[in-house]
Order: sequence, then structure tokens, then C-alpha cells
Amino acid sequence: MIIALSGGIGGAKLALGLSHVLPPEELLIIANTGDDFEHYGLTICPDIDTLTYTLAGLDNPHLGWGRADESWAFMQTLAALGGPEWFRLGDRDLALHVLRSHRLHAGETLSVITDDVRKRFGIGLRILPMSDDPVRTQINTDKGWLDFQDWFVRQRAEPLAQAVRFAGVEQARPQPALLDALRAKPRGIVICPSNPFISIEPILAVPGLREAIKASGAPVVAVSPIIAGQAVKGPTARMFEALGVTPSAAAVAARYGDLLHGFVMEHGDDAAGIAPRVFYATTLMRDLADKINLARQVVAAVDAL
Ligand code: FO1
Repeated sequence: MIIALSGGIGGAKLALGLSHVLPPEELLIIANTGDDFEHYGLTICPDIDTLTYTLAGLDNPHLGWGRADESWAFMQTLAALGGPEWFRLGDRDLALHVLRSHRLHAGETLSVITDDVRKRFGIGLRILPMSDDPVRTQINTDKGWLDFQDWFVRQRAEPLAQAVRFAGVEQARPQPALLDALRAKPRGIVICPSNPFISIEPILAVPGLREAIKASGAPVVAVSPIIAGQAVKGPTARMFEALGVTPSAAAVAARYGDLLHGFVMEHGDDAAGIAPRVFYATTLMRDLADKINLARQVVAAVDAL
């Protein structure tokens, strides 16, 4: 079993590549839930949904979130009624949020709902949240602590991120099937090319998870989301700078510390100071072939450790 930790668009792209390289029963994707939030009275889970839509081939490649086959009557009507428009929900996407919120209110766990939805989308492999308990990423700025989506979407990640915290993580329990998979001597653990601060570290912050990863004895391989000092997408590079760290592949490897056995980074990028064993690959995923090739390289790195 390969267990992949994923958040954001980069994570979903590699997850898609891995789904073409491994049989479904040998791949478990763990989604960050720190981006989740309540909006219009709905519980919205962006990283779970980006993974689900991407693995179902329904994702909107231009936006990097939501669905390709979308209509916007809800948002148009909401706007006409004076509702907040900054977080856009397509009509089809909205059905998922309404159903998930309804089932959560009825007492079902996020895992049960997520697993049912991925099956209904015809996805063979398991997608699971890092925890069924609520964890909410917050960003500290000169305007004070902001909820993640307010900072990332409504304020377009413009306020400088001086610190990140994960509200509720102290009380969160790791997803049970994830713990079982970690105890069953997995083939390897992959940290996808996601933003370390807001997509991966919320997962690693769930009490007991980092220890369970280490205790699994499995090789841990991370893929750099930074190429030549630049993030492929999103605020990763700027978040390093805001923390006084020069953005680089080495800075990402250092963020994960002693957890890593291997680190996959872009050909020609500077590997100086990177402790884990370095593997070079084409980490920019422009199309499905790139995603599959990178996934193959990542699995080869896992097996080489
Ligand atoms: N991101 C935006 O920049 N603007 C949006 O209006 C927006 C809507 C949205 C709706 C559903 C969903 O699952 C994700 C959505 N996102 C939007 C992306 C989301 O903020 C990010 O994907 C993650 O939280 C960061 O990885």
C-alpha cells in the first residue's frame, strides 16, 4: 500500500498520476481538511473535493477547483439577492456540499460520506480525510488571525502570512483506517507536491500521526512543490519568505525534517543541504503523461529506499 498525503492542486495532480500507476487497492489518498470551512451554512471541504473531482475526471483544469461541467445559476441568484459572492459554488458542486452537510448533521462521519461519494463518482481507490474531527487552518496577519478561506480566497492571500495554526487539531484523532494502513507495513508514504505549511503540516499536526508514520517503518518520500525557488502554484514561495526562509526545494525538505527518507525534486535544482536521499525528476505536471511519469518516478524512489 502506498499512502499519499495530499492537499491543493499539486497534490491532486500527483494523486491522479499515482492512480494510473498503482492498482486501486494499493493506494490510499489522505486529504488535508484544514482548508474546510462553514459557508452559507454548508460544510465545504476543498481539498477532499479537488481530489474527488480530479480522480473522477470531473475537475476544472482552468480553475484548479470545482467541476468542469458547471453552471452558475445559484451564484447569479445569490448575487441578485445580495449574498456574498467571494467564494463561488457552481450548481453541481453545490449539490455535493448540501448533501455532505445534511449527512454530517445527521451524524455521519466525514470519512463515511467521502467514501460513499468517491464510489458514486466511480473512483476505485480510497480517499479519506486526515481526521473526522474538525481542524481549521488559520493565518496570522497584520489584520490578526484570519480563517483560511477568508485569507486565501476573499483576500487573495495578500495579507502577509506571519504564522499558521490549526484550530482544533489538538483534539483531532487520526482517521482510523489510516492508522490501520500505517500499522500494516505499507510499501511507502508519499508527501505530494503541496504547500507544506497549509496542505501537509495540518495532516502531520494531527496528534499521533507523525509518530505512526515513523513507526510504520515505511520509506517516506516527499515531492518538492518548489522549482528553482518558485512555487508551481499558490502562495508557497511567499509563505517561506514571510517566515524569513528563502524559498527552495531544500527549504521544503528541511520543513519535513527527519520524517523524510527521500526527496524528489526538479532536474538541475540545487540539492545542497538536503539530508534525505535526492531523486531528480520532471516535477512540473503539465498533462496526464507528466503526472503518470512523475508518479512512476516517485514509486521507484519509494522502492529504492
Ligand atoms: N478558490 C478561489 O480562489 N475562489 C473560489 O471562488 C473558490 C471556490 C471553491 C469552491 C469549492 C471548492 O472546493 C474550492 C474552491 N476554491 C476557490 C479553492 C479553494 O479555496 C482551494 O482549493 C483550497 O482551499 C486550497 O487548496
